[in-house]
Amino acid sequence: MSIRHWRTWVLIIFLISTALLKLSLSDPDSHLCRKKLLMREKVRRMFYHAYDNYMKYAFPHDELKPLTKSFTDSLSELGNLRLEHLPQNYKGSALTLIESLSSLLILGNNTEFERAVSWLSENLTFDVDARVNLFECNIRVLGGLVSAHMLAIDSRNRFTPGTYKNELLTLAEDLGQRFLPAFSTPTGLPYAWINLKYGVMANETTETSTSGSGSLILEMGALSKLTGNPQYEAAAFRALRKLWSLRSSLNLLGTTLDVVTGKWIEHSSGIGAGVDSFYEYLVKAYILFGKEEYWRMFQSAYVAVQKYFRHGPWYHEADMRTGHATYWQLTSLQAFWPGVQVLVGDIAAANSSHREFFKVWERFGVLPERYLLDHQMLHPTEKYYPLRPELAESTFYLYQATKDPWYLEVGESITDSLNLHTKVKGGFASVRDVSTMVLEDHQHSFFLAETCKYLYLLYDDSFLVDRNYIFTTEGHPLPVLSAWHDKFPEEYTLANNTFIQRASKVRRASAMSLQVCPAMTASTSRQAYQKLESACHVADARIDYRCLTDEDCGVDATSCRRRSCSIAGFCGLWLFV
Ligand code: DMJ
Repeated sequence: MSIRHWRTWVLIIFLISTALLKLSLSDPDSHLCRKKLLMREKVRRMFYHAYDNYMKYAFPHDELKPLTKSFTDSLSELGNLRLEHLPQNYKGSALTLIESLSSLLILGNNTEFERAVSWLSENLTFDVDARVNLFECNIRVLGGLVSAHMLAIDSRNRFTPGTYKNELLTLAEDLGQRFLPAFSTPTGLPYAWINLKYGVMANETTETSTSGSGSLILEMGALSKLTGNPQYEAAAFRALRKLWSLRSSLNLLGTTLDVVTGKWIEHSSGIGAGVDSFYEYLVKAYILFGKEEYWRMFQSAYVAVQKYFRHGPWYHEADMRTGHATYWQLTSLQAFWPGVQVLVGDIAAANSSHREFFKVWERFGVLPERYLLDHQMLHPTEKYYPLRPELAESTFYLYQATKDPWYLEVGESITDSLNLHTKVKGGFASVRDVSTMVLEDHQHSFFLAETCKYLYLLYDDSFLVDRNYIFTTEGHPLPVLSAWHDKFPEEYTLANNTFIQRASKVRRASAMSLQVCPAMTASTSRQAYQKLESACHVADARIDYRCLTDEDCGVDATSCRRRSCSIAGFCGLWLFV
């Protein structure tokens, strides 16, 4: 080959590779891939900034005070608004470390996970004179331990063989035993408070909340399955059944009640504080344990929520006896609801609410604890944002269900706001007032258990491959195992993928509509429910939630309105957005 020819070939190769490079840069898939890589690193840095500072300045105490680089033994303070009966000698239970266990594994840090497990195995004790909130201790501590135990024994997590001897399960069982005295009430509803060393204290308050007494079943049920001791599951199940039996004729529950008399104290309720995880645990318990009864309760409760609380994309509160609206308020905790709706396949409703929450996030930079919808203003005393995860959580579920890259942008915006407004040298601080962005000296453990975890999973969901998980209300993953099912729905046992992905692939319509739509063929036992509500649902014509025209979109199950196809190719009730 002459020199001239050789040069020509070099030029041709150069031109082709430049063209290929350009093509790959403009290729939306590779753009998405790069974005995910960048974002997962950003979230990883965020997690470790919170974690390392906790380990440096607060461990083994419960939570980090990031402004003063000190600690708080807050397990005994959680839910204790008036800070009554605080213990004298309680030195913390490494709460943030327990809450970080599953996140460490999801971020792929097996070494730190193993180190943490070994420290907890040798040092953690629950034989402490501390009065704790049963619900908070259940979701954070018991849930953290049970989940980490299940991850530790999962062959895929490569725990150094022979080093783990079920120590986390032993700790979890010890804690579970300490919970049991709380359930010794005439109703079976547990006391909201228990002293870990001495049981229920004399003259203990008999007031509890719906979420406090009705969302214990995932953790206590899992503990029973793992230990073979049915006491934990039985206690939580009995309480849940009792609570459900106290619902009104409208299938609504209040927010607080008395564990001795079973009488309601606060009749107004919604999907936010004091109630939220009750709904979440009904559907998740059904997925985890396969018991039809959970599904039946959830189905009736869900329909009642959509009927009495929903107003367009918003959810207000209503009186359980009359169904009349009481408070028109958006609360930060409500932002978990679209995630639950994704689990039951109600994607359009989930999307429209999620968008509204995100608009509020964009307006303030974070989500205020309470916003008065009727006055369009912040609640005068609840202007704070304690690093809550709920919006990130729903964003994660919606991205899993739709793969719409818009949710990745939402995640990016949440991440950037957190870094901009709440990151300080000593960790991440809560916001005391979203209108001034003045900070509070507190890094809540759920920031590591949930906020960082859901943001990370948006950009790297490799943890979910080949396993089905249910995330507890505190973001701790529990594997869905057919062995735990009383009756496992067949379509899920075949799944190799996550539960959510499988559900969206298998079913033409949402899981809810299969239950409530009379037009569908179903077993005799289900036909009874189908007569109850919503004769209007028409399933989407396509199975992947992507549409080309409005004709591909059916009729919404709860509002009976025709759905239309968005520019991005998703069916929904776009009038609201
Ligand atoms: C978490 O502790 C749990 O998600 C709980 O159910 C309510 N919300 C907080 C975080 O906001």
